Amino acid sequence: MTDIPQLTLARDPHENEFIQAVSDVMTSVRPVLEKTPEYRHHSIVERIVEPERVITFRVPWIDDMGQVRVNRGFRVEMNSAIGPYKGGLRFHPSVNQSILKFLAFEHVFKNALTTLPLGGGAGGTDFDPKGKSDGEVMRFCQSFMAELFRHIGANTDVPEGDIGVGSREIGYLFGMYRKLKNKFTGVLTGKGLGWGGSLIRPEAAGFGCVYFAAQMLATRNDALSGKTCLVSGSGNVAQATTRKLIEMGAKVVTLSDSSGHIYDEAGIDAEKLAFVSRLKNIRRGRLSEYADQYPHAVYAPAAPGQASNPLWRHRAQCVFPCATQNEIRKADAYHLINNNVKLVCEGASMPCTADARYIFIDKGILYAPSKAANAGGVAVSGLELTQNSIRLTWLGEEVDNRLKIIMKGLHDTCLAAADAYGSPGNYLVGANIAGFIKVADSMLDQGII
Ligand code: NDP
Ligand code: 2IT
Repeated sequence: MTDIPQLTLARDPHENEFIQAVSDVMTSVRPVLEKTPEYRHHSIVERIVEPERVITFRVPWIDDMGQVRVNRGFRVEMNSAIGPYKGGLRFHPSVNQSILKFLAFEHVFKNALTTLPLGGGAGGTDFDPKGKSDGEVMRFCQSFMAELFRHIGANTDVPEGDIGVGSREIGYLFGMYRKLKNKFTGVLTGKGLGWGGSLIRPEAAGFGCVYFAAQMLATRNDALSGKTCLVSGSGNVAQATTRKLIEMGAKVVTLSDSSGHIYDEAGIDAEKLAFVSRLKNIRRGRLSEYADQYPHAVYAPAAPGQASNPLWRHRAQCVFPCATQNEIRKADAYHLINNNVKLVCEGASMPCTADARYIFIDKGILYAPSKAANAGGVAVSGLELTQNSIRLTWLGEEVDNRLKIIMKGLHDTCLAAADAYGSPGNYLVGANIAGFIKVADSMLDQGII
C-alpha cells in the first residue's frame, strides 16, 4: 500500500479496483519518479489519479410491463492531456464508480501506448442487458444517451463498448445521439459498417492480444503453433482471441461465461466457434448449450466463493483471460504454474490479481498486462475515428496491417522501457513506465490545469 498516493486512499478508501489499478502503476513508476524531480514538483501523481471529471446521472426507462425502472449512469473523464477521453461503456449489475475509475485509469496509459492521440475515460451503468428484450435495451440506451450526449463529442469524449455493450447497444446509443444533436459524427466507435464503423474493429482487441502473445513468444524463439490454450469469456474479446489462435495453429480448449466453463479436449475449431458466436451474439444464450451441441465437451458450472476457478486447473502452455477483472487469483496462478504454463496474455482488463501477476513474473512466465495486450481494441477505435475524419473506409487488410504494426511497436516499447529502468523482460513495468512518461510529459508541457 505504500506506493498508493495517500490522498487516493483517504478520499476513496472503498474503491478497491481503483486502488488496485493505481497501486499497480505507482509501484512500477517509482524509479521514474525518483529520477524526475519535475514530476514530483508538479504533483503529477496527485493529479493523474484524480479524474478531470466524473458525471453521475439517473437513467429512468419503461420495461415491457409498463413499469418505470431507474438505473445509475456514469462517465469518468480521467485524463485528456494527449487527446479526447476514450474508453468503453460497461453495462453490468456490478458497475460502480470504483470499477469505472479503474477502467478509465487503465485507459489513460493503454491509450498512450497505442501512439494515437487518445485520452482516457470509461463509463457505464448497473443496468443488466441479460434477459431484457430488444425494446427494453433500446429504451434504456435512449434514456442513457438523453443525458450522456451533453458530455461527449468527437473531439471531447468518444465512448465504445465494453462488457454488455456490443453492436446492438452502440446502434441504439448512436441513433439517439444523432437525433439529439442533429449531427453525424464519429462520437462513438464500434459503429456498424454501414454507418461509419471500421472493418476489424470487432476483432481488434482479440486479434491484437494474439499478435502481442506471438511477439512475446518470438523473444524466446517460440511460436503459438501447436500450443494448447485456455481462453476465458465467450464475448467479443474471447471470440476474436479464439479465432486468431485457431488461425495461428494453436488449440483452444476452454471458453466460459459467468455461469460456468466448457472444456473441449479436441479443441474448439472454426465451426464450433461459429456456433458460440451465434449462441452468444444472436441468441444470447448460455455456454452450457455447447456441451449439448458437442457432447464430448465437458461443462462445469462456476463455483463462486471458492479460492480458485476450475477453468484454470486445465493443463495448457498459453492462457488468455478474456472475461473480467480479477478472474485469475493466487491459487489459480499456482495451478497454472504447476501445469507448466509458459505465457499469460491479458485480453480482459486487469484479469489477474496483483498476487497472481507477481507470481507469474517471479516464475519467469511471459506475462502481458492488459493495458498492453488488449490495446488493439482502442487502437482500432482510434483508426475508426481517423476514417470518420477523412470520410473514407479502409480495407480490412489495411486496418489489420496497421493493427499489427501498432502491436509490434507497443511490444517493443514495453521491452525498451523495462530495460531502461532495470527490469529487463518485465512487460508490466515496461507498459506502466512508457504509458506514464508520455502522459506525464504532456501534462508538464500544458501547465497546471
Ligand atoms: P462481452 O460482454 O462481449 O463478454 C464478456 C464475457 O465475460 C461474457 O462471456 C461474460 O459472461 C463474461 N463475464 C462478464 N462478467 C463476468 C463475471 N463477473 N464473471 C465471469 N464472467 C464474466 O465483453 P467484452 O468481450 O467486450 O469484454 C471482456 C473484457 O475485455 C473486459 O474486461 C473488457 O474491459 C475487455 N476489453 C474489451 C474490449 C472491447 O473492445 N470490447 C477491448 C479491450 C478489452 P456472461 O455472458 O455470462 O455475462
Ligand atoms: O477496454 C477497452 O479497451 C475497451 N472497452 C475499448 C475502448 C475503446 O474506446 O475502444
